[in-house]
Amino acid sequence: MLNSKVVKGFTKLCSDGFYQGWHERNGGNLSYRMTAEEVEALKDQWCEDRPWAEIGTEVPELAGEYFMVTGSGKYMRNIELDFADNVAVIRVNESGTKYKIVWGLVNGGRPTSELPTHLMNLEVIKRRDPELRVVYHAHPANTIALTFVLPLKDDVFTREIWEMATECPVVFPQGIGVVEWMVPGGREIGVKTSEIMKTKNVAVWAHHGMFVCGHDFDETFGLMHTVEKSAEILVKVMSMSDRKRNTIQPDDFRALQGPFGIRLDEEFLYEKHSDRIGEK
Ligand code: 2HA
Ligand code: ZN
Repeated sequence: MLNSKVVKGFTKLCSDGFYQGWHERNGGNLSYRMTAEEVEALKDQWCEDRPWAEIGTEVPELAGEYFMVTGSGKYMRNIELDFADNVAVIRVNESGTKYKIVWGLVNGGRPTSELPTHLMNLEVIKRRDPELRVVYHAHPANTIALTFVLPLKDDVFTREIWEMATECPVVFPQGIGVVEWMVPGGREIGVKTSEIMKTKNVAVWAHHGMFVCGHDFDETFGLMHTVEKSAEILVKVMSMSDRKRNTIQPDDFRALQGPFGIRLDEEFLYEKHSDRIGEK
């Protein structure tokens, strides 16, 4: 297990996120839907004897699949130091309502408190593209800061972040979905988040953090990094002024579509009637 490529990739993301400052204490969590080849290569090191536990929601399209997930209350900082203490491999049962730990969390514990949101996201993104396998949650400060001053609307939030870096609409052309403040850790917030993940790779939780998804660990980390970098630029701009003198215009965004092979929803390309940041 510990020498496998999947463990190395999972660990690298956790450490990289920690060193970005996105994982104070036990903040954040990571899940990965394992490939059939990985399961085949590693399953003789797993044990199916542990009891089934309730997921707290239902994910029938993930029946029988295996996931690598961080543990509840575990610190991202510690994953590179003791992987088996902090991470589990779980299997989802045939009705998609229960899971069992088949490897890891060797000193006890449960999968991440955000397991319902992770599995519901993994289910809807699998439907979108069977190779979308990674869901990552972090607490990046600039993105969180913006949820106190920008309207909690998908179109405005996306547009203001997009304007901060030309690469943004190329990296996440489907935009950003925003979830208003909710109690974390349960089914309800998972339903709202997975509603966004049906079409988008980025969901912001107001006053809490961000969820992103991707095909592999690098792409998923890179998406979190790109959104947060643009949020940092926006925080700097707003620290100087509540208005912009210059910016990327709707027609500029439209011009990116051909060269980069992307399609941008006109929802995000509204004409602004105000030069004040966050106003339409
Ligand atoms: O694991 O980030 O949202 C701690 C969290 C919960
Ligand atoms: Zn969190």
